[in-house]
This record gives sequence, structure tokens and C-alpha cells, in this order.
Amino acid sequence: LPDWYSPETRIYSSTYSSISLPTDPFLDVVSFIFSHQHDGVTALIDSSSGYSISYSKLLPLVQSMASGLHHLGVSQGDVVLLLLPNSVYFPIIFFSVLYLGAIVTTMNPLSNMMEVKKQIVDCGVRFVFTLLENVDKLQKLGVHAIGVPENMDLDSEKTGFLSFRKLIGGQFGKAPRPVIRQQDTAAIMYSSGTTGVSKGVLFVRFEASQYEYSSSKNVYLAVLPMFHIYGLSLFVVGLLSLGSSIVIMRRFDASELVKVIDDYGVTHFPVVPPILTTLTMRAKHVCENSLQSLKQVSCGAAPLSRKTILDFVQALPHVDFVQGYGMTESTAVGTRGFNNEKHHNYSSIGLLAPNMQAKVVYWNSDSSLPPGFHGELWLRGPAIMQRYINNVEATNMTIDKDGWLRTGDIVCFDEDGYLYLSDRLKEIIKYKGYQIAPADLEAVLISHPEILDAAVTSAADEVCGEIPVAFVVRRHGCTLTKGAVIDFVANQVAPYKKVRRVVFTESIPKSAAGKILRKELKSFISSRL
Ligand code: 4UU
Repeated sequence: LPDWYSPETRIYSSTYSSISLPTDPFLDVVSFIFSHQHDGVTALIDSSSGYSISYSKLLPLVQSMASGLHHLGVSQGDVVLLLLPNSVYFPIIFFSVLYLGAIVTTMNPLSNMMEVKKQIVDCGVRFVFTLLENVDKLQKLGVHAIGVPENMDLDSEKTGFLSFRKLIGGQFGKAPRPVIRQQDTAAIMYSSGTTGVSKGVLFVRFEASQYEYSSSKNVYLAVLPMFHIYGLSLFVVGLLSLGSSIVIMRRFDASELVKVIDDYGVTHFPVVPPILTTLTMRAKHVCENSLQSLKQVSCGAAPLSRKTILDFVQALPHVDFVQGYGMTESTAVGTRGFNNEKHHNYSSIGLLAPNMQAKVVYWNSDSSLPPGFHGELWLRGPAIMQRYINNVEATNMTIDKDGWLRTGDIVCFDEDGYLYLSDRLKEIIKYKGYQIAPADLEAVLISHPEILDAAVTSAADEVCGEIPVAFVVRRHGCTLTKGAVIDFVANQVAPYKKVRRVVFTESIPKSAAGKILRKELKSFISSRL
């Protein structure tokens, strides 16, 4: 048997050598990341304007922003919401908040104001960075809103509460550096986990140290959003500590993709399945010296079909294709892609990440299974979240007393340590890699006066992976239409979350304990729709 699996404990360990984590209890993320020198290297580049920030300018900008925030009244322990699309400013704002010992929370900038308000209340947000056009709406919610100009032109700014340009301008002296411990809260990200509504996931010492210290001179293309754990932990925390250059596309524009890769000599491109499909399509129509700089494309956040993978490797045979797996509750740490051997057919989600342990647990038991068997993946290691905020019950259901995190994913290890993901036990819907919590949509649905009961599940979709489908029980004799149900939800949630199909039904199938039987809804969908 291999040395990465113990038949006695039935615990898997990583096939990668472990990374030694900083032991100083007072080392915070900012000091850790900026202790590595990458002079002369470009850190961040805006793909449309070419505006760039070098590594040597990064820390001074973070410090200026931190002193601006301090001037505004941000202090240790305050929660600051980043309601922002990607830009070269995103990492600077992120680190300036942590620099002050304050806490970052993030959200999709397309979120509905009702969703924003919910999160503001849930984690006690006091300050928000948002696009200029949202500043007024946010002020009305009782938080201090700082407007960030989307086109990066700092002079175009209207005078907001306090302008971004002034804040970052370095006119407020030195920001204080409070005592920050590794155990202090760094970030609160939102995830619904294995069940229920979206919850705040609390991270301490935000796991920067999961990345090796070696420097890498790669050029990454950042299209994936930094407000989601995949983009945040990869682009903001991971790659900036390694010294890579990051080309940031503020908005994903398929028609610009090839040009951006060629213009900036992009070597590495992390994607989610729909972007992989777009890249494949574009690659079929380019001239032969296009896309030659690309060395590796890595895909994660949602399942990929074999056909999608094979189409890609046929279109771009010189590119190394890998899959990675992670989740919010594990700071995006899970597997690391390493699929060079063709006989794995690229279908593996990678090898267990360094410092991580795993168990493959037989359904509804605590007995774990050896390589070759499918079961629920449990993960343990330093990157696992501390807890869900304001929710002891959900925390206890998700992490056991020995520190094992239930992922809600069904996996199997093969004899070489490669992981394969075959199914998902948990309720979440993955729309283009984004999480949608059925319980969040159900809460909106049953708030409608003519809806007696509702349940949400997913249907497979070729382009988006999965789409939310609502089963709705209407009040007797009412005339509510499917379109009206879709509109009702769409008015209260971010566009990507909206219900895309409605099924009217007489009752929602439930267990004796009142739990929605989602499997029954799913089989209804696959048989009828
Ligand atoms: C099938 O989506 C993420 C994190 C993605 C990620 C992280 C590190 C991708 C690559 C990487 O290297 O986080 P969440 O919390 O939004 O969603 C987590 C869930 C997982 O539990 C699993 O069900 O997303 C699904 N998922 C995947 N499914 C994540 N990666 C994959 C994958 N294939 N490769």
C-alpha cells in the first residue's frame, strides 16, 4: 500500500511534501506576504488600459490606503465589505483592511440591495467599498460607502463620502499597526455549506501560508472574481506572495480573450467550466501563433464533462490541462491539479493539497473507505475554516470534534492518489461555478402571499452547469403565473441566482421530519423536463 494512505486509521495524507507554516503567533498575512521581495516584477496589470502596479509599489499603496481608512475611522476588528468587481485596486483594498487588523467580507457586486443589507446586518459591516454608482444606495443602509471608480480613472470621480483618490493618495501619514495575532479573524466569506441558507465562514490568519515560498515568474489571467474564494485565495493571497504577474480583466469579454492572452503573454489561466468552453471555441478560430504563451489552464468550482475536456485538449494540445478542487469552508484548499499523465484522461480533480488530510466516508456512517471506493470526502488541515458565524448548530454539523470538515462531495481515490469527484450530496446549486443556496430562494418564494410552499432544486444545463428550478404550491384558486414567480424572485436576488424554471405542484415531497426530499424533485426533473 502507498505511504499516503494508512489502512489502520483509514486516513489519506497528501502525496505532496508538506509546507512548513509560520509559527510566530503574531505574524499576520500582510507582513507574511510582503516579506517576500519581488523587485522589478509587475504585480497587477489592467488588461484594457495596460495600467500596471509593480511589486515595489504594492506595499506603499497598501499603506497609503490603510492610513486613509484609518483616517475614516476603520479600526481593528471592524468589518469592511468589498462589493466590487475585479480591478487592480481589489488586492490593495483587501490588504489595507487587513493591515489595520480589520476584517474583510466580500460579495458579488451584482447582488440585490436586499441581499447586501442581509449580509451587512449578519456580520456587522461598518464600511463598504463599492462602485461609484452604488454609493448613495449603500449610504442609505447606514454604512460608510467608499466609491471606487470602475474605469480606474481616479480623476473621474464625483466627490463621495470621501473620495477613493484621496484615501489612496498618501496624505494621512502613517497608519497604525495594531498587534495582530494569527488567531484573529481575517475574513468572513459566505457559503451555504452542506445545507440551509448562506452563512458567514470565518477565517483566522487567512491561510496565506498554504502556498510555497518559492517565487514564480508566471503571468496569470484573472477573470474569475476575487469576491469568490477561488479567485481571492488564488490571485490575491496566493499569487501575490509568490511574485507572479496578474493580468486583470475587469469584465469577462469573450471577444477580447485571445487578444489579452497574446498581448500580455499569459502563461496560466484558471477558469470555471463555461469559460473553458468559451476558450475552446475561440481557440478553434485563431491564427497559429496565437495562444502560444499559454502553458497551463486549470479548471474548478463545478463538474466538467469529458467532452468539454477533450474538446479543449484537442484545440490546444500544447497546454497542460488540470482540474483543481476546493471550497469556501477550506479557503479553496482541497486538491492541487497534477494531471500530466494522459491515462488519467484529465478527469481527476487532482492530488490532495499539501498539509491536508482526507477520509472517504461511507454514506451516513463514520467508517472510512480505502482507495477505489466512493464516499463523502472529509477534509482536515490548517486551511479549514474556524466556524460559521452566528450559527453553532451549522458549525457542529459541518466540522466534527476531531476537526474533520464534511465537504458534501462524493469522491474516490485511485491507486496513485488521484481524486475523482462523482456526485454532490449537498443542496447547493452551482451556476457557472457560483453557489446558489436553494434555502435562500425558498425563503424568497414563500414570502409571496400567494405561495403556500416551495422547494428549489437544480436541472442540468449545457452552458451554465446547473440552473435553479422552483417547485411551487399556489394558494387555491390564485392566478399566479410562472413568469410572475420568476420575476418576483428576480427582483430580490442577484441576476445569476434567479429561478429559471417553475413547476406548479400540489405538494412538496417531505420526509417525516419535514425535510424537503430533493432527490424526488430531481428525479421528477430528469424524467419530465
Ligand atoms: C466539481 O467553488 C469553490 C472553490 C473552487 C476551487 C477552489 C480551488 C476550484 C479550484 C481550486 O483549485 O468554492 P465553493 O464554496 O463556491 O463551492 C465548493 C463546491 C465543492 O464542494 C464542490 O461541490 O464546488 C464544487 N467543486 C467542484 N465540483 C469545486 N471544485 C470542483 C471541481 N469539480 N473541480
